[in-house]
This record gives sequence, structure tokens and C-alpha cells, in this order.
Amino acid sequence: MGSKLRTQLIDLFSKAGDEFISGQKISDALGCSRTAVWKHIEELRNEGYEVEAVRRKGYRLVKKPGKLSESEIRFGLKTELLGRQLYYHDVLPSTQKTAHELANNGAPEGTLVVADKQTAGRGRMSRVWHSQEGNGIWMSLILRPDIPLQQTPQLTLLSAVAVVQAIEEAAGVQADIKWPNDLLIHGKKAVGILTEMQAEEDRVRSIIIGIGINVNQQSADFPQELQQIATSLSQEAGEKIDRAGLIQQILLSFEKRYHDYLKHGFTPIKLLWESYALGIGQELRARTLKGTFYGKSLGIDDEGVLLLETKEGIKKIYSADIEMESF
Ligand code: BT5
Repeated sequence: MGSKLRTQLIDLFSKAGDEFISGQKISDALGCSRTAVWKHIEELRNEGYEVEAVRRKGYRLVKKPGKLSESEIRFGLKTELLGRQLYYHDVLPSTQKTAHELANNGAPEGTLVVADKQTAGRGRMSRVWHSQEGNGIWMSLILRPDIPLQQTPQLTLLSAVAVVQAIEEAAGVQADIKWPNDLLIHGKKAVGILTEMQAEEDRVRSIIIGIGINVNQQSADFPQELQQIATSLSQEAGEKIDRAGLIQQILLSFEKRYHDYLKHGFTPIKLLWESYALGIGQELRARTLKGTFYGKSLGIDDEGVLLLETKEGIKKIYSADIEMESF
């Protein structure tokens, strides 16, 4: 089925809720024959949707599939911009890489790339991001804000806030933010965020935000070296979490925060970020490419840069791995 027709069909079912929609109404809305409608519905059924068909009443969606799929993510998505252009793949080397290519080819703001499995998922500085199939959310979002380069760290912090809020809403779990890009639950990493950009002179052309979330993994699903440091939302919530529902919630919460940001600037985001952040006012160690610095965290400045009060004075930390006694 053409992806436009599929999207329209899912939107129709989504709006109808529990109500039946007649075959005639669907064929009018989609501009195709009744036979074609029946064929499209068969395709949705093959994807795991349960569609009830009753003579003279029409069709009704009874159940969405549990598997992650493009339709599953689209069904009931409430955003206006984010995720409206959606690329779903069962397997990709890295959603980040695909999103860069799409951005280079002019993909619009809000374009989202999602994969069920990544074979070359990556973290910062070419580290490996473990991205097994069937139980995580691995996705990259393309934004095109009109901001100067030095403000891009703000979007990493915005992403962290949006994801914390969505996780709380969709899974009932409270995560903490560890500057700049980790979300921890009870001290273990459940989410990693990677912000990369494409720039032209001193302006941003696009920002690609990669979000990796451990959703339904059990401890044994992680490789040995991660078992002590990683966790998943379901381990913390004690139940399985619906991945498509969580993606939708993240996009919605992200869209709200992004809208606030474009309208009111970084201050509202900064306040939220500080309320979820770990370690402000505490001693920490920041490992950067230029060396390791010790000091007290004074929180972030108006550009989203970490301020460390060291013996030599206040040091601005742009990029680092942070270690703290209390983690
Ligand atoms: C990050 O890097 O935390 C950013 C991770 C971003 C992943 C997303 S998934 C979608 C998109 N596509 C990609 O290819 N990437 C993005 P960093 O702060 O450098 O942390 C990396 C470190 O986290 C690794 O060296 C491991 O120690 C640990 N790690 C790897 N996989 C993990 C996992 N699944 N859960 C928890 N920790 C993990």
C-alpha cells in the first residue's frame, strides 16, 4: 500500500475510535475503490492489526499490533510536526547515519528515523551503543532551528527534559538527568542522547538528535560489560512498556518543549532541566579531551554549558564524561 494511503487509513481509524466506518466512507476519503479498501485493510491485518468487519456497518479497529512498525507509530500520533515524516526500518546500521543523509537531501524539520535494531549504533566519540532488536527505541530526529552554533548544546538539554517527562508520563518511572546527555534510573543508564549538527558558516543547517532508550530489556539481554551500569524502563517499572506509545509521547512532549524554546528561549527549559538534574552543588570530575577537571558543579549557564568551580576559578565544560561520588 502506498504510504500516503496507509497513513490516511490509519488516521481515519484513529479518529473513529470505537466507531465503525463504512467501506464507502473509507473509499471516498481515500479516493479508491471498495475493493482497494478491502485490500488495504488486509495489508494492515497482515501487519498484526485486528480489524473487525461487520456487514452494513463497515470496519473498526480492535487492536494494534505489539510489534514496532511504521503504522504502529503513526496510529494515534498527536503531534503537528515531529514524526509526521517518518522512516521506519526493522534494521539499520545507525538511525543517526540515515538521518544525516536525509537531512543532507533536504528532509524537513520533524523528520524521524526509527529502527527496531541497529548494527552500528553509536554514542559520543565513536563509542558503541548496544541496540538489540525487539526491546529498545533507537531513533533520530531532524530539527532545523534558526539559532547560532553556540546555542546547540541547549537542544541536548531540551531533549533530555522532553524524554524524562515522556518516560514519566508513559511508563510511570522517574529518571534523573546526568549532564549532558544521560538519563539514569537508580544510578543506571536507561537512555543516551547524541546531538550532532550540520552547519554552514556560523549558522545551524540541521541538528540531528539521536535518542536510545532501553525499554523492555532484562538484565541478561545486555552484554556483560553493561549489566552493572545499564537498566531498562521495564526493569524499573516492573512491567512491559509499549514502545510505539512511548515514541508518540516523546514526540508530543518534545514538540511542546521545542515550541516553548522557540517562543520563549532557553530559560523555561533550563529551569526544568535543573529540576531533573543530578549533582548540582556537588563535587565532580569532568573528563574532557583537554584533560580532567575537578570541582563543584554550579549547574549550567544560559547556553547550556556546565560550570565547574575549580581551584583555578570557574571552568566552562562543553563536552565531557562526568563522574560523581554519589552515582
Ligand atoms: C550516548 O553516548 O549515550 C548516546 C547514545 C545515543 C544512541 C542513539 S540510538 C539512536 C541513534 N542512533 C545511533 O547510532 N545513536 C543514537 P555516550 O555518552 O558516549 O555513551 C556511550 C556508552 O554508554 C558506551 O560506551 C557504553 O558504556 C554505554 N552503553 C552502550 N550501549 C548502552 C545501552 N544500550 N544502555 C546503556 N548504556 C549503554
